[in-house]
Amino acid sequence: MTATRLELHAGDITRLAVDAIVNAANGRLIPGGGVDGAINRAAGPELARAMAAHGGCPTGEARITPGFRLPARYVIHTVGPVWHGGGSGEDALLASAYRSSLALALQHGLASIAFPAISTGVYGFPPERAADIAIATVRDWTAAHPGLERVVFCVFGPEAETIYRDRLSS
Ligand code: AR6
Repeated sequence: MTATRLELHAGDITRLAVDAIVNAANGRLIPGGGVDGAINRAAGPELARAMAAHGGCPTGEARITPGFRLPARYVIHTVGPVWHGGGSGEDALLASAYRSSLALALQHGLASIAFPAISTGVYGFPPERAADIAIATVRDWTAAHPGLERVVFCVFGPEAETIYRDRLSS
């Protein structure tokens, strides 16, 4: 089996025609702001109902719903940690959010998945540190679990693009 391709895409994740986009959700799975708000606006009101049907999601875990009006077939909702200074298990919880999302994609036989920079907006995780964890976690997990063809890191804004470009080229 060929290795999973890691790609960088700059722009709005709601436009990506991949099998699943990942949502940086909150633990209640009630639509919020940021990428969660954008995904809910683009998917339509059915998405909020499908999210609510899961009855919440613990930090570091993930849940799947259809994509409704999105070009993506599915949305994988994961809950990243709120940054409290780094001493409250934030790194491990962020890595777990990525791994849980990848595992759900593989369980559903999906070939492509796109991630936003989980926890780096409202939740305040330092973006360079989050990118290191995101890339290392995806590299390690996909090497150990073959099956996904493509993982896209979807960055929003020039700072995030620079952070990911530097790390993905090294
Ligand atoms: N496409 C791709 N990335 C985006 C988009 C978009 N359309 N919009 C924002 N981003 P955030 P969090 C980036 O705050 O920190 C919500 O209210 C953004 O620039 O969306 O995990 C939830 O309900 C940033 O880099 O998620 C939770 O309550 C990244 O997405 C809470 O926010 C994540 O920022 C979760 O906070």
